Amino acid sequence: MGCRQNRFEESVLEDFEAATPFNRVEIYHAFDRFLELHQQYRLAASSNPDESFTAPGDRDYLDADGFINPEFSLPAEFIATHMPQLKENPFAKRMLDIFIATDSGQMTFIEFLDMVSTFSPKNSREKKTAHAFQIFDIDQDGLISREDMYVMLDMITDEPLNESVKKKVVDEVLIEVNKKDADGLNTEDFHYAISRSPDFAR
Ligand SMILES: [Ca+2]
Repeated sequence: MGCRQNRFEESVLEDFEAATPFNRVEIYHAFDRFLELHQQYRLAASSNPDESFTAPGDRDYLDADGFINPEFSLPAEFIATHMPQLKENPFAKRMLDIFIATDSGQMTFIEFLDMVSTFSPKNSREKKTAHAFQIFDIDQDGLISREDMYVMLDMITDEPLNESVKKKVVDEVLIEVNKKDADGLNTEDFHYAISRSPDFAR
């Protein structure tokens, strides 16, 4: 049977391998990152002054049989503000929202794995671009509209920009992809814009 502690059940691992571009070593590596955030969260939660709040235990991620519970979750807000790759990213919260299926505000390990594998170098540029489109299409209507871009500009900048500056920036983006008079970028325009930016989604 081997040691179950800190292992996934075989069928769970097989599902992960089928659903992501990751091999087992990479899946466990992603889990280590999640666990590290869990430990940080426990530490932060242990000093919560609210007496009705119960800080999570250090073995909360194991199920009754001692395997890692893939549904084990952490607050999305905590991940967005503490994960080294995300905390400087103005779109971090938005990125997490795309991968979280429920409105619980919690991200499960399954969702976390989906997110980190999507943006890993092992995933195709097409898939990364498709996810980036979702992140930027704020109202999820299939078009990155001028309004969506105004919302994004507000996310990037510390101080709100005035309307005419925002309009100017968005006009320049649209001119750049030869869509001067368009209402926004559809997926095709977006792929084109990304293809001109070699640093994206490496
Ligand atoms: Ca939109």
